[in-house]
Amino acid sequence: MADSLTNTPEVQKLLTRVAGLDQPGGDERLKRVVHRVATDLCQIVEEFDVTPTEFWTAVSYVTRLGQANEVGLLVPGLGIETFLDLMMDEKERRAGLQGGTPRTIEGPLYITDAPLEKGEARLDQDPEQGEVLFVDGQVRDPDGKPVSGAIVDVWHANTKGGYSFFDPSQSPYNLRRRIETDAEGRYRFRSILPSGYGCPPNGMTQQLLTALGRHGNRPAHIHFFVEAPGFRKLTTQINISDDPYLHDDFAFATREGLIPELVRHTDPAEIKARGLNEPFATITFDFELHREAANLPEAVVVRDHAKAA
Ligand code: MBD
Ligand code: FE
Repeated sequence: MADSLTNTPEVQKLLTRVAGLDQPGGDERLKRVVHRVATDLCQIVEEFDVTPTEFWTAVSYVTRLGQANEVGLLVPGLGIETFLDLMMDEKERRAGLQGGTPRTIEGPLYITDAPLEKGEARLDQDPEQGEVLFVDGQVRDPDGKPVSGAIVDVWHANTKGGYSFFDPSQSPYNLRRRIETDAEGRYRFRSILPSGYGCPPNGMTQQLLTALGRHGNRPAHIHFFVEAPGFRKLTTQINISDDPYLHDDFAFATREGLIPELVRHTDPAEIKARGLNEPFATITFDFELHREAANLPEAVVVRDHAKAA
């Protein structure tokens, strides 16, 4: 813009001072980032002719978003968490990594220190009528060899799409476990089929999504962290393949390679063999981890997590 206000010497000097670029102290990288953010904000206000009332409406929105603890919900809704994944994918690709189980976003609903069990676990501990689900699989290295002693940290929603801890109607750690793989690198768990998550309908995230003409629903999914010494930590999810939102996720987490077949079992003999008296579902999903190496970007993401009790 030839006659841009942002580009005038007066505003350029203002932005330089805002970012502390005329000062000796502080963090150089942070200064450059803040300078860019402040400059881009001025340009947005100028280009869209944002009025002061509109601007303070946005300030109020951000304030209330934080007060409602929904920043971690809006970030995936705006695709930013997926973009961080794509950045990591790209860096790994440039470093020569290929294959492996795809990563996808962690989301805002993990809590640390779920009960640790060996080989197998039952995740559903609250009395809830859900379709019984058995999940099993193997953790493998890039040569296809089993990784025993890996920790499969799994968490998912209940039949209403709610996560324990965040949903106070559930008991602590319901539908959350850490499972150590056995000598053959295998894990297995019994649980119930989750439902998809929907953003709180009266919340700040949904307010913006609605204004964008968007919904705030996720397809049903199961989250995983998979960790083992010498391997890169994997953050991923699998989808329940028959969900109508499978390819219409408000958080953009669905990826090829993360949609295992959901098998439904109705044969009375199979039902009896599982000790059940109703049909059930099974999913088999194997994880392939990348070996850790010095030339790779840090795989462990440091991020605030709630901790129950
Ligand atoms: C979820 O369950 C979730 O996984 C994400 C990414 C966002 C909101 C709810
Ligand atoms: Fe989730």
